[in-house]
Amino acid sequence: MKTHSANQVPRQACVRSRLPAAARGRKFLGAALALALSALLAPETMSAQGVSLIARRDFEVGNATRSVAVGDFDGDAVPDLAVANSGSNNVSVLLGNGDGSFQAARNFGAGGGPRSVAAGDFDGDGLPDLAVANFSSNDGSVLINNTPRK
Ligand SMILES: [Ca+2]
Ligand SMILES: [Ca+2]
Repeated sequence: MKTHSANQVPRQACVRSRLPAAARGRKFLGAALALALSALLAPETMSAQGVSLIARRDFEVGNATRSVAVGDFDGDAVPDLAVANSGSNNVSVLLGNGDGSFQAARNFGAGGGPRSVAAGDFDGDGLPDLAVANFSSNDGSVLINNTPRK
């Protein structure tokens, strides 16, 4: 094992530190998307080390999907999905039916080229809201959830 003194930083560490945070984020996002897509595109049942998945179900959303977040957006205790659609500048929300299926997407506008979406209760009302990172418009969008409580 190589050791380095305090002023001898390994070359690999120097290279990594020169990458802007955005570039490191893009590399991570790209790897995560590749992993997710490989799982989505694999046919039939997948099994690996004690994990088994049945054949995939596909649900229509917007164009050029980039990321997905899970939250109970309608407050019925069933997980729902929010998908960032980079090509259609919106976010699709798919309400869960509780059996692994989802209702048709409802689309909500975001900024330009949304690449990432995250769920969190930003106004403290108990319902998850959405935060979207918009690549093309260089900004973020917050979509406050105002769904009537069930
Ligand atoms: Ca729900
Ligand atoms: Ca909220």
